[in-house]
Amino acid sequence: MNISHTQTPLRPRESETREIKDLSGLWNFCTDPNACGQNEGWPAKGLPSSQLMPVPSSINDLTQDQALKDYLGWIWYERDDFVPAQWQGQDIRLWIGAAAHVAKVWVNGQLIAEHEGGFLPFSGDVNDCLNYGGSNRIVIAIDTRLSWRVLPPGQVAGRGDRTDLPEDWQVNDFHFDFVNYVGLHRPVKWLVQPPKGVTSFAVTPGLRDDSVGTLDYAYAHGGASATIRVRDLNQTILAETTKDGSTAEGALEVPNITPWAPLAPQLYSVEIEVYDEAQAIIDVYRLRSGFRSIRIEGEQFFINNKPFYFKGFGRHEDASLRGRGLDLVHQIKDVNLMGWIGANSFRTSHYPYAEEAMDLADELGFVVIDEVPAVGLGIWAKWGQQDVIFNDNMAGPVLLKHHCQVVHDLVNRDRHHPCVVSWSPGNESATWETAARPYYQSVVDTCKAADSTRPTMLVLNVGAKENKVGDLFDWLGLNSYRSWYDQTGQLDSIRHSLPHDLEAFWEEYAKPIMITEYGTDTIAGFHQDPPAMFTEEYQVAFFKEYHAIMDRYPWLVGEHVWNFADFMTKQGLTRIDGNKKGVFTRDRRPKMGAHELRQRWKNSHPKW
Ligand code: GCB
Repeated sequence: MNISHTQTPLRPRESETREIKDLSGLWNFCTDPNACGQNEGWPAKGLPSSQLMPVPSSINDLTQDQALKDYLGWIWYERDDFVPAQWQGQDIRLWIGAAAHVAKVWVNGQLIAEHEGGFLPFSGDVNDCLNYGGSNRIVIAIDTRLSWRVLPPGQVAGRGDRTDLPEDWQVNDFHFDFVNYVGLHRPVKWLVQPPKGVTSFAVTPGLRDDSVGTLDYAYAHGGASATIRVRDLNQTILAETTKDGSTAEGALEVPNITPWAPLAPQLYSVEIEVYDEAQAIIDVYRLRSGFRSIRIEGEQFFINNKPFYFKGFGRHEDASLRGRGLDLVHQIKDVNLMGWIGANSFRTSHYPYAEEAMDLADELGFVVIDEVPAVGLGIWAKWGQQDVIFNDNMAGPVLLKHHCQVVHDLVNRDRHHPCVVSWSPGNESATWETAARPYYQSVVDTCKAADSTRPTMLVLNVGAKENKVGDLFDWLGLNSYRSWYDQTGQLDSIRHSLPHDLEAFWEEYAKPIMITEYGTDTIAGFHQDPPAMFTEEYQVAFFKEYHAIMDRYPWLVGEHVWNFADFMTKQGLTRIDGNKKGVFTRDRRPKMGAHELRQRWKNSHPKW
């Protein structure tokens, strides 16, 4: 049997030939601090003791147990499920939407999948181990520890030479600003597919002119031939092509289309139909896509040949109690709030979001910068020897291999989404280090090889002169916290420091720049005039100062406020009940800053 290691599988979709059974619900759960589960035979026997745990959800905020909140080590999930006899003869897979961070999966005691990385889906072939017409045991073990093998990186630190600490003292040390939420964050599903059906279907949309779309495609299946077809949502066929053989790639022209455009989305159904030798249909797989062009030229970022200005947010998948667990309630509220405030875009800071979020962006016309979990490769200075991050033990060959794999898998998961207009292979890495350059050169090469149609941007927090990688990317994102982390409390410094920062980047690179993060911690209900830090007035005044400067520059192509909503972080002296830079609270109530942005973004403006 083939164990699938980090491969991104075909997204589960139902059709007349495909069935899905969602295994969301309550699973048995236990921790395994001594990592003895495998030796003791839990994959086959089941868990020795258990408590109930919902899937999908993070485990961290659901119990009264402090040890579980910050748990380091293996956790185990288990459930039994009946598989109908009539599934026999079909091609059955177990699909896991996201398991943070390293996972092993067994069905009836047999290892069917292993996966590294907590934000992308994977699946395993279960055809040889299912008990058809009977009960089946699914067991999933997850290592929640961060390491320098997997993104986002971290390390388990012991007490070192601190004899004032207990000998077995351990802490999961990491330098990113959100909770290390862990668990089965997205659903687990049985996929029931035809045996010789589609195994891969990669489509990348483009636009030739206002009414002709293009579709680059590559596919594989087990049949004799296949047809690709594009239909509008009234089912009218606009283009199709049929080819013999079980793999093919090519490009299709799609006439008579209306382009997908920001906040004016138009979607089409793209289907592949697979036939056997006798021309009978053996599989149908459909996805939705839309046609638009993306181009960076001179000072501008063009979508459909029109300069586009990004208005929106860096966001998080973060909610009370469920943590990073898939939450459609929040997803719907969030897109409604983005519409209300006049946003047209967001960045999947700092990791790939659930596919449901990408679908919503396609449907509603939000433009997306799609980011991998390369976050926390910045500030490690306190580790003495290890203050150089791009070295063999940290961001070295092992992490780079994984980083490239994640970029590759994300591109393959999301390439069909018209909403995705740029890849972001990292946030705030130590790009002042010389060794960051060859590292990011490999990452960009991987990204371009996987998708040459979309630009890449790196999100930076370094001065233009110190940065070693700016020329590797098509455009640049800057995170900027003047009067917050720098010149703390001095709003009037922004009008000098911000032009200095921005102009230096334009002079150095002459590429479009957007501010990917700017914001201030703001406690809803705190007020003071003149504005003081942490008050709602300060957030508003900060926005006004930033916008006055940003409006000056034609090559500044976007503003993403940090953050859409307040979110939880690890405990720390600068975080009181989390990060409060949201313009909405964690339960999605607007602060004064939200009204300020709405006023700006909903009104006409030379930039949009
Ligand atoms: C940043 C990070 C983001 C943090 C933010 C902050 O630059 O990219 O993850 O949450 O600053 O609030 O400090």
